[in-house]
Formats: sequence, C-alpha cells, structure tokens
Amino acid sequence: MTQTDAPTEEGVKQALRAQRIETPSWAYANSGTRFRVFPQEGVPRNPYEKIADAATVHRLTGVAPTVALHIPWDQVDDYAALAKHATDLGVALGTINSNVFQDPDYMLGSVTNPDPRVRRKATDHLLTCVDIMDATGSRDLKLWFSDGTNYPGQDDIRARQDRLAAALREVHGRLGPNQRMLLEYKLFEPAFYTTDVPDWGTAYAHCLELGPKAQVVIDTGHHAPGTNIEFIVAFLLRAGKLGAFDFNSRFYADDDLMVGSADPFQLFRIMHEIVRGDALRPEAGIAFMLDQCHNIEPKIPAIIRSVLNVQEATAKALLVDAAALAAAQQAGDVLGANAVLMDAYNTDVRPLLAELRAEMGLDPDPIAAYARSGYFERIRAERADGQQAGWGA
Ligand code: RM4
Ligand code: MN
Repeated sequence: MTQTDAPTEEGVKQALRAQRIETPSWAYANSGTRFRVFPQEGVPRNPYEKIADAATVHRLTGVAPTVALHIPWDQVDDYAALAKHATDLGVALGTINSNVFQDPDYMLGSVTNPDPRVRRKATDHLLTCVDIMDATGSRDLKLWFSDGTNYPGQDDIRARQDRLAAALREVHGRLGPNQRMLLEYKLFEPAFYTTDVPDWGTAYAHCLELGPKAQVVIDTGHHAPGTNIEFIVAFLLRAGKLGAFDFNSRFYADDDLMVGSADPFQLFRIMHEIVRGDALRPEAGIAFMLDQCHNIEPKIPAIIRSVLNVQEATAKALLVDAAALAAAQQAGDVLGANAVLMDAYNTDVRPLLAELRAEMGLDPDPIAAYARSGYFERIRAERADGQQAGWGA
C-alpha cells in the first residue's frame, strides 16, 4: 500500500500475509527476575528443542518463520546442523544476538572496559558471532551492551565512546556483503549512572559513522517512561537507519512483558509509522522481533499471543485511511485527522484476522489450536528429565 491508497480488505490481508515476526529462542527457556526464576514444565533443554517450539508457533500463526539465537545461550558444536534442524521443522535461524554481559570479566564493561585485554575478548566474541552468522546464513548481528558506570568519576565517559567506536568499526569491517549490524540502546540497567549506548541518538550517531550496514534497533522497553517511540520510528525510517525492533511491553522499566499487553495503543502508533513509511514489507529490511521473558505465564501460548498482538496492531495500522488522513492534515483539521487514526484503532480486527488465517489454511484461533494440539502434553513428558535451558543469570 502507498500513502494515497484507501485501504481495501484485500490490500490489508495481503500485507498481513507477507508480515514476518521473529521469535527469540530465549523466550522459550526459563527466565525470571533477579529474585527468582520459576521453572516451568516442558521447557526446552537445548537450542534444538527451543527451535522445535518456535516451529510450533510458526505452524500455528503462519507469520513467525524465523527464530533469533543468543550466543552463548544457544551455543552448539555445529551451527550448520542447527540451521538444517530448523529448516527440517519449517523455520530458519534469524538474528544472532551477542552476549557480552554475563562473563565475570565484564564487570566494568565489555568493549568499553578500561582494560584492553577485556576489550579484545569482548570484540573477539562479536567476531565469533559473525562466524556463526556465516554458518547459519543469518543476516543480522544484534548488539546490546550493558556497558556503563555506576558512579560519577568511575571512568572517562568520552574515552568509553572511543573504545566503543573502535570495537564497532572492527566488527563492522568483518561483516559480509549481505550482513548487517543492529545496534541496540537502553536507557539504564545494569549500569545506573552512565550507559555507553543509552538512547537512539547515540546509537544513530555510531551507525552513521559506521556506514550503511549499521542500523539502529528499537527495543520498546528501553526508554524513559513517556518517551514517544513512534517519533523515533518516524525519524529513523526517514533517515534510512531503522534496522529492527525488539518488541515487548513495559509498565515501569525493561519489564519484558508480552508485546501489546501494557499499551496496545502505543503499538498501534508504532505500526502506523511503519505502514506510513512503507516499511512493513520484508523487502524493506526491518526485522520485527520479539524480545520478551515469560516468567509466570506458559511460554508457547504467550509467544503466540504476542504474535497475534503484533498482527492486530498491524491490521489496525493498515486500516488507517491514508488519503483521508492526509487531506485532514493538509486542511489543518486537527479533530478530523485524529478521528481517522482513532477509527482505525477502534476497529475490531479479530474477525478479519480469523478469516485471513482460514484462508491461509490455519486455525482461526491459534491459541485454542495450540491447547488442542497435544504439543504441551508431549513436551512435558519428553522433557521431564535433564537440565532445562535458562538465561544463565
Ligand atoms: C537485553 C537486550 C537484548 C537481549 C537481552 C536478553 O536487555 O534487550 O536485546 O538480547 O536483554
Ligand atoms: Mn532487546
């Protein structure tokens, strides 16, 4: 759809059929807060089983054909074999997430650490992640740095930016022609005074300096309360620097709740900017990923629910009458323009999505279909023994 098309039901369905949502391997594993991880029955014991769960989500929703890996949580001896396992189950391996926040060496930072030995170790891990991408066929390397300081004077803020830039440059130089680097920002936590990549502006500035293979990733939970995320989306899309989303919901800080659960209206406003920027099509190169933890709710149905939430927000965004909106904006009709958006937002898109699923040969109600499928009973029995996978915290 372009900006001037009035939405037709078929046009909306076509866009929804092409939509792709990536699920994260770690959401299938045990997770929790720093107070307690409550293990659940049937949780995967290894990356192979996480991928099987992701394939189940894709089978039921039809729009989640890739799964993101986290290294070393998903470390295996043979990544090509893991990729084949995914393909055999009808999915593919997606984004590779690096992890330079859990090794004891990283207490004072990874790529920004004052100690050159630690910086080298962290940068080498990022380079290893690119090797893994070569084996899995992944396009994207997602970088999130927990680096920062807790106390004024603890380290040189500006020198840490130099160290960060040097590491990013080295990794960027190692990327293949079809590979990208996605730089994620987060306001605070675990660092409480300065964070080395705290906001989209810092990520954007580093990505600009690096070149076209470096793009910003927006994790919806990584902002100060009240931040207008759709503005960031619009700005980065216009600049050609939006690479991906990590979707989740928050009430307070980085809560990692199910996307669309805390503020479905915000998700709609974000997806409206995506549709407005013609960035929903997979060819537009924006990766729509989930980055969530399901600490108290059953994981697979929660991930299905999240996929449906993204679809619902997208469907509503696609229903915005762009021509009517543009006309009202041009005329300075404040109330009229707002009404066009609200009409779309207030539409119940569930019947349309149920119809679409039936047309795609899917069950119109993927959560009910999951409950009926017997999958949970099977994994609960099969995975009763052994060590469940977790986030290693
Ligand atoms: C971080 C960040 C990363 C994710 C890890 C698990 O807060 O959001 O994207 O990989 O958590
Ligand atoms: Mn994230």
